[in-house]
Amino acid sequence: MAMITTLNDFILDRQKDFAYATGELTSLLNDIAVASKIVNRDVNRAGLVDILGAKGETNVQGEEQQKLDVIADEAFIRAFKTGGEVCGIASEENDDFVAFDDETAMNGKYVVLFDPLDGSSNIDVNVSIGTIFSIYRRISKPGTPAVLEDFLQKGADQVAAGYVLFGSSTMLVYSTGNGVNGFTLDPSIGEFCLSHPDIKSPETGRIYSINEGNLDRCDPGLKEYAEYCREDDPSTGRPYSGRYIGSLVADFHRNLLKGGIYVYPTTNNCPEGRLRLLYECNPLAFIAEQAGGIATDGHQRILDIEPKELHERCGYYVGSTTMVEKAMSMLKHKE
Ligand code: AHM
Ligand code: MG
Repeated sequence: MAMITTLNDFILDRQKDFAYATGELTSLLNDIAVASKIVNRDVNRAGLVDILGAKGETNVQGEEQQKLDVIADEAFIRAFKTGGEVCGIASEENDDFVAFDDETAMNGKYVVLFDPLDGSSNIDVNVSIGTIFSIYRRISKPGTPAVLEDFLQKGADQVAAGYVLFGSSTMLVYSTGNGVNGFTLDPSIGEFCLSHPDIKSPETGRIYSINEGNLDRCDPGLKEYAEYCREDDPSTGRPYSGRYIGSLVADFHRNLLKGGIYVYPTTNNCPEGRLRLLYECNPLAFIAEQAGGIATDGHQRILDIEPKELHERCGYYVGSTTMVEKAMSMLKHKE
């Protein structure tokens, strides 16, 4: 019988790769795994909301119902708060960062930025959704409360990043800067098990993922790139397949494994782009690069952008290197 490696075993085994490791990052990753299982349970019950009561209503047990993204946000914050390795968090659900004020947490070395439930508009129609997380070492002195600068670090400084995909099965994919590994939740034993060791993304692919409804609102070069993707040229594998779930984690994950490009450009009506640099673009850019792909805002490497504010947005081109480079070469707005 094949040996099963659980996420727990794997993280412990990898701890020795970090010269500075004191076990805190290990515990933090375990906290994320536990919170993910809690969110997984709630996501799986999402369709029962009409029976159990919608947001603002009280269910049959007399409990007030909450939106799933708020439930996920709280589950992760609780895990980080009690874990003691994190001095503060910032998430898409909160206007400002949260600095934890108890003594153990204030001594925590890390900050976490996350999108608790990305693609949450897809929940009602039973489409895949995901959690995205990004971990940095704090800049401020341990023992003091976290400050804004701890959160405004460039993506290249991430210590670890990853995502949880709530799809036909639930997966946790992460990197600590030493390759990318994927774990699938076995619901019968409640453990994430190593299913996708050392993920390498194909250098090129045949999938392009973009909301084509936006093409008249963005750089005309991108419209030309979409036309290029649809052209019939079997020698280059075209036409490519258009695949757009509208759920970033799911679109990203598919392209990571199969090869492809995902684009969310800046548009006339969203001149800064739609996706958030700190909660979405940076962590997935870290994973993409670790798997051999690239991520840019159309002009520069995502991981080199110096963030100016927590909820900053940017254009996003991520995936197989040759495809992202081709799309960028066709853009007209070179500024
Ligand atoms: P959200 O963080 O509010 O869920 O928005 C992010 C989502 C991504 O998952 C997805 O790729 C994108 O928004 C879809 O946007 P659109 O519907 O404009 O194509
Ligand atoms: Mg989001």
